[in-house]
Amino acid sequence: MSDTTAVTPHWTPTHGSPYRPVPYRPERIVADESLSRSAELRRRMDERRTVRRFSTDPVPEQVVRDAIACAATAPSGAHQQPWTFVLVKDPQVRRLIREAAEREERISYDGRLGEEWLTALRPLGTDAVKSHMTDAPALVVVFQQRYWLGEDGTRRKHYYVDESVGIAVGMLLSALHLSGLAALVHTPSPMRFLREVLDRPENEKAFAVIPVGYPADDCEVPDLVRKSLDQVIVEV
Ligand code: IYR
Repeated sequence: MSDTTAVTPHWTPTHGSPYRPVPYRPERIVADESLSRSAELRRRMDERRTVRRFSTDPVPEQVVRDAIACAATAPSGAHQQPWTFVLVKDPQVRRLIREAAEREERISYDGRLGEEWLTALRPLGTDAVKSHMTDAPALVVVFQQRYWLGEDGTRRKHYYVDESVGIAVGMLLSALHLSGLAALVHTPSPMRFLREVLDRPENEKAFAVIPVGYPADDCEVPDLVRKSLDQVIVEV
């Protein structure tokens, strides 16, 4: 097994441990090099698009695992790392998830979302058909651990769970994109069925379903315009 797939042998929560700092001395990158890296990264990130039409071609599974490992380096409230990434490859499980998601989405698109929401979605061309869930060769179902659950049933509060998992998902999307894979953040609502289908414990709540793969040959995306830097940045 390579280093990148090794599982930490005896990880235990650090809850209540004393502060034990260790030196951190990352090599400083000179400004010119920083600038060329940031410009290149900015260009590559701007090429990311949410994909809703996937090829059924397989992806190198290790790339997805590596991206999940990148996501799991995210900062988290009290370093509680309140996430679980379920990598769903089994086509039958993907079909089950698709069917359950589509049942809910049909109700949503038939009116549950409301007129304002449906109007906001119109430029994206979304609908209740979720073929991406069975076309994409992998789904990453992200769960947030609402609290820590010990083996004896002890519960401990987790802090800033939404923020922590949101940051981790952002890092996952970046890692997938920079590794050459396309993804879609799908948030079927309600998502309770995911815990049942994937047999997750009671402390876990589904956060997003992320189909991962290559865009279909005939993939199209909405002609969206991103806000420019000066529209999103305020410098004081
Ligand atoms: N969850 C639904 C609807 C939806 C909602 C938002 I906000 C989007 O940005 C996209 C879709 C769906 O997945 O179709």
